[in-house]
Amino acid sequence: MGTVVDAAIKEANGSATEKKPSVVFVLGGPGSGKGTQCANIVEHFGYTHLSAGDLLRAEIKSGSENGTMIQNMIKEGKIVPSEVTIKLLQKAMQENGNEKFLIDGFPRNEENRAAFENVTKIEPKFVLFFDCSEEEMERRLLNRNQGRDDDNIETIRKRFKVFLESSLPVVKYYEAKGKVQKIDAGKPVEEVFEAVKAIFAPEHDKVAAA
Ligand code: UP5
Ligand code: MG
Repeated sequence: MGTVVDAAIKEANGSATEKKPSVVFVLGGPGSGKGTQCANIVEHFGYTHLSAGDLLRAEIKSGSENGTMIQNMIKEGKIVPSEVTIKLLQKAMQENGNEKFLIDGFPRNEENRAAFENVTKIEPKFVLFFDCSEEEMERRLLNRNQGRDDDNIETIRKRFKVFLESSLPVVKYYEAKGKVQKIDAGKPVEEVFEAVKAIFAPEHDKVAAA
């Protein structure tokens, strides 16, 4: 009894009870394989992949007023101001309409993390962390050949430094909250995905059974 009324009240309250999307942050150093593995996760587990870096690169291409600033920051391996990145992520989530997102390469520093939580009120379900040695990441980035402005040895070194100084503390923050799923990302793509699958599959089974 009362369930119909409850449902009506919920509906009348509208946005107050609107369901927040479920978010997994995918973090790891430059070239650790975030994009590669996200593509696999999308294919198997119905998530939508949002790469913060891809959104920023699209913003440069679109000729937006922030384009030149973003381009300069990426060339230097620096972190673009939170408000710019968060706006792009929010817009992409709203336009997409899925309720499950992989947010790849964000948050990259403490300020990114706190601002995202404040603005969206979304806490990640968990954080997938791709752990890989710098030697391996450097090799991958120098071999990538996709014309990215930041895949040159000078910028790669800067990206590694920013990752260690600013992004790893975010992983540590979530580790302290028991939210990090760490993956050995130095192995071949298929092996890494086996480890990734083991994390997503139980959750997927639960949803399928519901
Ligand atoms: N590869 C992948 N997995 C492999 C494996 N297991 N074995 C062998 N090879 C493997 O992979 C990189 C390359 O390695 C590919 O050629 C792949 O085939 C191969 P990829 O999956 O692309 O790795 P990924 O971790 O996604 O590397 P990426 O270079 O995209 O990581 P970054 O974190 O550096 O780049 P991102 O695009 O996220 O950010 C770029 C810049 O944008 C940042 O430096 C920053 O300036 C800016 N930015 C912000 O300011 N704020 C943000 O929130 C996000 C980005
Ligand atoms: Mg990437």
